[in-house]
Amino acid sequence: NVHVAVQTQTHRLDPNTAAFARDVLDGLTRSQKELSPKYFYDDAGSELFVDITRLPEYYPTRTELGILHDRAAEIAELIPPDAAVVEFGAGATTKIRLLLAAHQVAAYVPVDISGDFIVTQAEALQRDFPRLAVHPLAADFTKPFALPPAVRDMPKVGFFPGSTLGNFEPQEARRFLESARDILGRGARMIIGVDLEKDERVLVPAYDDAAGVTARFNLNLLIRINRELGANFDLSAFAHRAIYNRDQHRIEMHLVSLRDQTVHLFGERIGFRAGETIHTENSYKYSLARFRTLAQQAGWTPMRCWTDPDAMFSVHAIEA
Ligand code: AVJ
Repeated sequence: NVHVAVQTQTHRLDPNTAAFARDVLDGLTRSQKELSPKYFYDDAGSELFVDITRLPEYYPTRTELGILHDRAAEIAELIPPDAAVVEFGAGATTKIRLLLAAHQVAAYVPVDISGDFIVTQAEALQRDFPRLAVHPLAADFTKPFALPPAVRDMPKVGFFPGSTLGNFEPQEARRFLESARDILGRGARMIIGVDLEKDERVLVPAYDDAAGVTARFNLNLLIRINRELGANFDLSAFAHRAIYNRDQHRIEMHLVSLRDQTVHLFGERIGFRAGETIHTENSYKYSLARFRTLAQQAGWTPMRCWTDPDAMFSVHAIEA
């Protein structure tokens, strides 16, 4: 029994590793094996993701930066000068800098699960924008959280770039937008970056690049499980696969077992048939219309949207 195995063997682990262990055992004992993409981002995975954003095939990051740069003045018009900008899942603050350079705001609240990282980033931003009140917040932005009291009476603008929304199932995406509306309050606005649906001859290479960086990013999940949970995945017996699921409007990433094999994890034997896969990520793509409908279902009103000239990526402004 998997649950007994986890309880007896994970009680010595720190809480984060124990939660990782439970999720991995739960995911690998399903009929379609699966692992959550949130576990891609250990140190090695975070570095590989930065490498992905520089690949010729991976258009989303540079295309979104282009839109934010070219349209900064128009986007800034929708952000009141006395506003507090709340960024959901703020990482390296690269994107918010493009907006702050074009437009003075009163306060910036970067929200991220990684408290140490966000504090370091906030300090650097504070040095570059001395008149901006920076209030970093360590929180899981997919769950309800309270804003710092200092920004409570300011108009709020949410910022959610990077097509991070694409990792959510449509139901989760809708619940996230509802919760963002509760957190930001009435009259708030939100700027969201969303990757657009397009030909799979462009989509698939973006997730299966010629240099094999995305393959290393995907396989790094097994390296992490071996290291942190003491499993014995044979890296040479799994291969990266990216497919476009047109019906569900999503890129799927999988790890394919290249032969029949058994992997050991916490005394459990996890069997794989040749060709069986672990589903490791969904990256949902939206048409402009389907995103607007999703936002409306979550109680928001679409205001404006911008795309690049080739209509690869979109940035939406919505109002609560
Ligand atoms: C960070 C979720 C936006 O879906 O494009 C990139 C992650 N996975 N290549 C995406 C990712 C493989 C990325 N997001």
